[in-house]
Amino acid sequence: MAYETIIVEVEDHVALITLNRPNALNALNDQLLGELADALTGCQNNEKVRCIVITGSEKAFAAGADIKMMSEKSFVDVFAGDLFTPESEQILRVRKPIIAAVSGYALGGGCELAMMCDFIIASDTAKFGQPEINLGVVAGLGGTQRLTRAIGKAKAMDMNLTGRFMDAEEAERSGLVSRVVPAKKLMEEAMGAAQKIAEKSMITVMVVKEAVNRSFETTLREGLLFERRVFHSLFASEDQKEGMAAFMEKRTPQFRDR
Ligand code: CO8
Repeated sequence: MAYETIIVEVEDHVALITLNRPNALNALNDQLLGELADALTGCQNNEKVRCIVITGSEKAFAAGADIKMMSEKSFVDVFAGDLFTPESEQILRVRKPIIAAVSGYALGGGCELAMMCDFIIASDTAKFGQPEINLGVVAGLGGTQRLTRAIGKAKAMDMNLTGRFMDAEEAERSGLVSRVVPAKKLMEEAMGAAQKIAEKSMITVMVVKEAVNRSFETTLREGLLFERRVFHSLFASEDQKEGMAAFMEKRTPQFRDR
């Protein structure tokens, strides 16, 4: 599939997906989200890809869902059409890790897309927000749910009720992003992190993603049991034998995803 609103590049086992609607600050429309979901599924099925980075432009990761596209829609249009649901569910089915590299605006659906990724690395210019309230609507892709789990009720209420933007420093302090780096270093940092992940055993990487995500869906007791069981299960893998042997032999492990 030839894409018009995203650019996909694969190098050294890392797929870099760049959102590319510069005239609309990468606002998410049906086409962009559809292409993104398709590309991510392609990455999942491509053995050469071991980690994925999603980024936007220097000015905007994505300034939200496309307001021009939504403005004329009726309740029936969005409800019966299930706006953005199939695409976001397809994105969430990707089992390989996805890093969001955010520079500039990550607002509304843009902030929510970043939160659908496994972690966010931000440039010091990043601005996060859920300004949907200014449009007479609310967040619809996780801004009241994932954001609350990430930064707690007080800040999530503040962001969703006032529509204010949070800068990178506050986002890191609040737990929304894992690292903040100078704008010029953003891609180097994100690709470096992706490269590091790409060197691990893919089996273990996918187990980590599943286990951390499980913590959002279950009780602590059940989550701990899940974690313990997947820990036990990994002893059936060749990569566990290799990883531990390499440690004892003081060498770099050669993982084979088995
Ligand atoms: N949608 C469509 N176009 C946009 C959007 C957007 N979200 N954001 C910016 N643009 C366009 C502008 O209209 C403008 O286009 P044009 O030149 O043709 O007028 C161009 O991008 C540049 O934008 P600005 O001139 O506004 O740039 P500024 O630097 O002055 O301002 C801002 C940048 C502050 C980011 C400003 O553009 C802004 O406030 N944008 C809207 C932010 C927003 O409200 N986002 C939330 C949208 S709603 C949402 O995301 C809901 C998601 C849930 C979906 C749930 C489905 C189930």
